[in-house]
Amino acid sequence: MHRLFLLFLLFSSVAPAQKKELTTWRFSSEKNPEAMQVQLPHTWNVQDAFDDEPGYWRGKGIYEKTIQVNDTSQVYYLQFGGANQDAKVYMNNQLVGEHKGGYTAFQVPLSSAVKPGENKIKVELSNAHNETIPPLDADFTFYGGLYRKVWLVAENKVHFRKEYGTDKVKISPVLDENYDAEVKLSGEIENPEKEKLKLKISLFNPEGKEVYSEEKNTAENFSLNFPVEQPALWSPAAPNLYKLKIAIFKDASSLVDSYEHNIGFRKFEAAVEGFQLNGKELKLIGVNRHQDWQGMGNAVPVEMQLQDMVKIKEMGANFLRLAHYPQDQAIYKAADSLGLILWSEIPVVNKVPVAEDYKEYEKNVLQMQREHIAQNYNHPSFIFIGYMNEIFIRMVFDNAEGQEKQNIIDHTLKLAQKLENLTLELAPEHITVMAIHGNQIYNQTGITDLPMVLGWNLYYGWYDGKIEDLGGFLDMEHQKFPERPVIISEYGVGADARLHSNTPEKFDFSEEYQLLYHQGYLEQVLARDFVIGMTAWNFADFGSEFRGDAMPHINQKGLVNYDRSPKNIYYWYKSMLRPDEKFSRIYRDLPVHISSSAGKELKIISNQEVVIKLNGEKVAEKIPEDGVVKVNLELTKASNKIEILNREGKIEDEMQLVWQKPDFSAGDWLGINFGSNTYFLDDKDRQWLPASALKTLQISESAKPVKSSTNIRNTKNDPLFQTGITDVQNIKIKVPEGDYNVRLLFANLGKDKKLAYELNRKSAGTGTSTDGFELLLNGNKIKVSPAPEFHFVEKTLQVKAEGNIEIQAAKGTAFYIGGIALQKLD
Ligand code: GCB
Repeated sequence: MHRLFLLFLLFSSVAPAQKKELTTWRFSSEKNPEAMQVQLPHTWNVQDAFDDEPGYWRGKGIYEKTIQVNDTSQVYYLQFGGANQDAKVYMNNQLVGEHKGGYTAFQVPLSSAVKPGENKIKVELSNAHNETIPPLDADFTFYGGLYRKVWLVAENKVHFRKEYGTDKVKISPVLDENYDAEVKLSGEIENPEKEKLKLKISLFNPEGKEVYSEEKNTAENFSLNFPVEQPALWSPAAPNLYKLKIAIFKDASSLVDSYEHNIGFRKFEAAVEGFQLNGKELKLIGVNRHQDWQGMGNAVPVEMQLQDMVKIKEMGANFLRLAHYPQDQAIYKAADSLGLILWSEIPVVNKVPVAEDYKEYEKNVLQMQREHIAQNYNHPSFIFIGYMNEIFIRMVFDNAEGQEKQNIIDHTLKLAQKLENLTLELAPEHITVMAIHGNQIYNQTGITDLPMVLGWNLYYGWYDGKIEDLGGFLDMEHQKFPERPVIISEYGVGADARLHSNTPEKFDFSEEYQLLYHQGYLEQVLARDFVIGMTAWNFADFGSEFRGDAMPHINQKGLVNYDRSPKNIYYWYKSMLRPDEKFSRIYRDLPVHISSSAGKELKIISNQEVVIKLNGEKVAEKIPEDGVVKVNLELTKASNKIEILNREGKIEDEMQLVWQKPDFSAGDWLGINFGSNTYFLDDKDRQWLPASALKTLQISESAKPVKSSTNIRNTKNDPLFQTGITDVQNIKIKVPEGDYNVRLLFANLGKDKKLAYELNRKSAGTGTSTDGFELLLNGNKIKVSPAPEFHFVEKTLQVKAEGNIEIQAAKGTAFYIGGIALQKLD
């Protein structure tokens, strides 16, 4: 028989280790002791992290299950893909394992407790705040639960040793200057009776052809190096993967355990001149990724998570930061095969504890980094290894001073140094990295000298300054530290697909401001070689329970929405990063052009010349600038057909655009959202205009805009209420004569808290009066009684208008208002 075929037979024989996924469990919790059946992946915070009540339940959940074990001559483990965050595992009431940390995998040996027949498994899992387990504080929701897969693994007595949640096999593919490779392989085997074993090692090239094979006798530990001449290299453009297989045989031919992993040959270096991959410069451009998803919390089936990876790649990214924690193994595998260079990190975020908790915290953190590296080292995509994010932000925000401040700095530096050393010891060929926020404390304390590459999280044009301040800041830093390669590890702005503006500005949550911001950042980074990469914050909107962006409990800086439908900016990145794939797409803003003017600026996201047709007539032919074509259309009908064609005449995109004059001639409904420059689409798909868009509206000069970033209870239309005008004496809207239904919206915006990230925001919510007030609506008295904080009140009244709808302060006391909706009745 052909040797290859023989080997194939050997390797294709039934894997000796058997893995059974455990999906169905009984679940109860301290909060809800009645047991119910759940399926993994599971979290208990899927609802309460998004409801109107501030806070979400953090406590102990209990998962139970009975498993059948027949062959006790085997060795059993429970393998957890991840459990948030403090787990105690029992078998038949005996504690068999514990694990701290919600984002790394772990394995629990069951041999001491397993018996033939039925065995009870219980996992006690807590996501309660614990000062010794990171993250202590961060801008994302710490959903509790068994949110990744769990397996029962049965092994022969002889098997690859399990350590730090994975099989103990380390593969280092090293390239020399001629691009010939050496694969350095080492591992350990559990062999209690010291039996004679044979290892078979084989390497298959990307076409599946075996290019190396070796047999080796061993007892427990093994290590070997072997050459591979001129291997096909791994890169984002060509993610060539080789497959390494290791099989352990007993008695010459009986297979007892096997291991296989994709490996990639790549050479990388980060220097101030740029990032080099396989000897060529590569600007790293990509996104950050959180793992949660709308309606699921962090319990997202792996198949859905992989859709993210495909979208990220399709957008043209070559780089991905897994912020702020290690993610599912499937994510690393996908990065290997799609060709995405990873920055992967452990969740040491915002602060390090001092005093009595520090010691235990340090122990847990170092263990977590060991697990993180052991579990991912063999992935070719695993290149940047991080260990801290904005670690001084809490200290700065809390204005720590004197001895207290020094204490925090000392503990943080000590931990950072240990993490840097540990990372380099475990992964000496890799690149260490740390992300910091825009504050000089990092340079002053010297913590910035530790990692090989420094990541700046910079929000100029959002939390700080202006978009164009980025370049100046980077240049200043570069002057001070000319040898330092930097990455913009985070940059982004909140954007809500329901909000659009013709005059976009900071903190309006419009998609238009998001476009301006990302255009500004990409341009400034591309102009600077010492900035070796950038990752947008964030690929997708994500859950952050304490936040009140335009959608409550969600950080809306995503390039795609929380349900992964793309925002316009996603396509813009694609147009900039994928010159290889020509496309044009109408920028989606508002389905109805509500204006007395026929003029509408249409935007097209495109990486090719486009022809624009309006109602069948060609109106323009244009080349995109900075990924966008802008054209001023003069609409001719109530419903207008827009078509975008490429030069060859192929229709790339089309859309119907309705034009409606705000004069009650065509539509009978008009909504005005005060205190904002944005148009807002509400949950009934009705479009509210900014006051500035309505020529027939007058507001008394005393009026001042107010804004809140706290969510408003009992509504999905937070942006309507989160902005308004106060100190108003009078509002007048010219309307045709007739009867109108008038809806007036008010909210008590209270005083909202500043977030730690909003360090330089002058004030958060300015607050509105909590007192009630009286108004006159076309002469009718309306009493607005006070609403509880962050609640809204609405008043609806039918009035007759002889030319105006007029709201006046009764008795001269100025009032506050969030919105007005008018409906003509006849
Ligand atoms: C940051 C943090 C990140 C936040 C982000 C934001 O700097 O590293 O965790 O989510 O800012 O959106 O404020």
